[in-house]
Amino acid sequence: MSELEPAYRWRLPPPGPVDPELASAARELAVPERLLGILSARGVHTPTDLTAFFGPPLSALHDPRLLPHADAFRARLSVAASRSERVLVFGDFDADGLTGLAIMTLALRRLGLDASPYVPSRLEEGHGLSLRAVERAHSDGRTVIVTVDCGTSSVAEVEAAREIGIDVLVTDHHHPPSVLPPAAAIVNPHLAASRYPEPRLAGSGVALKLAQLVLAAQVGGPEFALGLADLAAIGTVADVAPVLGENRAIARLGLDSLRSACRPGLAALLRSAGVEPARVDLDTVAFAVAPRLNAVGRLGDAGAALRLLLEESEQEAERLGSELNEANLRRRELTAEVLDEARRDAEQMIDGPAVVVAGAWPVGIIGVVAGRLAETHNRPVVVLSTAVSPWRGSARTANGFDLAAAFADCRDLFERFGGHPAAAGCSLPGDRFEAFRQRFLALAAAAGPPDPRPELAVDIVVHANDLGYALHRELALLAPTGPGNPAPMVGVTGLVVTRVRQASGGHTQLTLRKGREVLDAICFDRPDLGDGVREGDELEVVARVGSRMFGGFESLQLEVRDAASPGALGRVLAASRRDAAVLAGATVP
Ligand SMILES: [Mn+2]
Repeated sequence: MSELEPAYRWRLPPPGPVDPELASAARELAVPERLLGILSARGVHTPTDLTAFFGPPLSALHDPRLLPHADAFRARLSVAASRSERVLVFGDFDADGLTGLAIMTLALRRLGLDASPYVPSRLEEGHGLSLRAVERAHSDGRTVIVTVDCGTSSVAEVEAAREIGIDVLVTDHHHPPSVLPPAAAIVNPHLAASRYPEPRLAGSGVALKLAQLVLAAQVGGPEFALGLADLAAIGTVADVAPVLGENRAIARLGLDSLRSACRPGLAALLRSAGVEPARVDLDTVAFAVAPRLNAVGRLGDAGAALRLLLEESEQEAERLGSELNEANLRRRELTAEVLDEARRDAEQMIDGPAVVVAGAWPVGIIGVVAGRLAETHNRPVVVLSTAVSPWRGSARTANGFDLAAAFADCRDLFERFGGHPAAAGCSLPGDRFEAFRQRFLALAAAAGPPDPRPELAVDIVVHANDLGYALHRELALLAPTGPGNPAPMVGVTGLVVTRVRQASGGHTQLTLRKGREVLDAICFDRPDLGDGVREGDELEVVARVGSRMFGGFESLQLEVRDAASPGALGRVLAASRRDAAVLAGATVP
């Protein structure tokens, strides 16, 4: 056979020494030893980490009183309750903001407060506390504003509120700027003075912790607060916060309540997506729930998504569920159209270090389009909408290129900008587009040539003889998997191809022999493997190990991401041992 090269750059984290204390804690918790390498690569290093990962989720929740300004937050709200002050709760329009807004609204109402939720318009108000919301609070006679998933940067808006006698309590998880707003409290685990042990909470996660805080002394309050974990689990996964540490505990608690006692709106949403609540996992949350909550906001007004989360009547929930589902269908059609146009422009820059395209596209769609282009072109992408003035841009990274740093280097061209290393946004006057494009391309070029092959992380390498139900069950202990804790990728050596079939939709089906048994494998979006692989070839694969039920029998199935001729995994293992030696300070020949 001709040599089959991997389509991805395979990478295995260097093996670390296993700490004997960790190994004995693993034995006590019945955690298989071969998971320890995977766990260590995911930040589980100590017996405490291990207990947080596998022990009861309630014991992995931290004390909310450790959050910065927790006392000021609680004190201001109890004054509000005793004086019957009315509160406006301001959230962001994405799934994390909306679920956090629902959590905070329900918790404050449980506390006896008149709490009214406010969802800003993506197009007209943008991110952060808006002056329009401050005016609304004022005209409604509301004297306290609680922000959720935003507000840490809203200096002018908080000042404006303060000047007309409204106290603002900021709750957020975005990195603080150097100048903070004059708020009555800023509850954000990223504040420099924070002692909170878990900085990775999403905005909805911070809201959940504050629900725990304010309801702690109430009869039935702690249970009520924990009952909001389903909403926080959705927000956490939608925001791509890593499902590790306290976020993993929130996800486990949230999935339990989604599966057993789904609130009417979410049940309706799952029905419209064809998912049974009992079978919900974090993939369902990421690919069925979050996009439907986000769709209405992308098309204009996210209000219907918030009403769905708060709705108690089954009938009205059903109606809102289909409204969100239809918005999601429209959003998908629109994305496909815009993606088509943007892709045509991107093809012109196929040899460039990055892709920068602009068109009269809806602002709510450009982020999704940038993400798809970054995936297919494997280089940083900026997509700008010229439908608004100033233009709005959304960027997604590839190859580890730091967008936050690149945008900071373009700050003189922007009216506003912000974001993380992997995703960023900006507003840019149209007449500066060419200047921005040139500078961004130069920054991307300076970062080095893009590797045409994207990286594929391999978690563990096994020989075909060790690929069985035992391994499948052990890997399943890592669930719920999601961002930061992905379903493990297994490198398998020693397989032989017995059948190759091109399936519809660009997929390839393989039958693989291990010893005397055969095993089905499906390779999604890999028509090339149908040509590159022949019957009788020896093969190594990188795959997820799954199982399916057929005629009452369970059988293992591999979901193959990449394949190569024998020797590829050996080279990856050797490279990972070399990395380990370098980390340990050894000189490598
Ligand atoms: Mn967020």
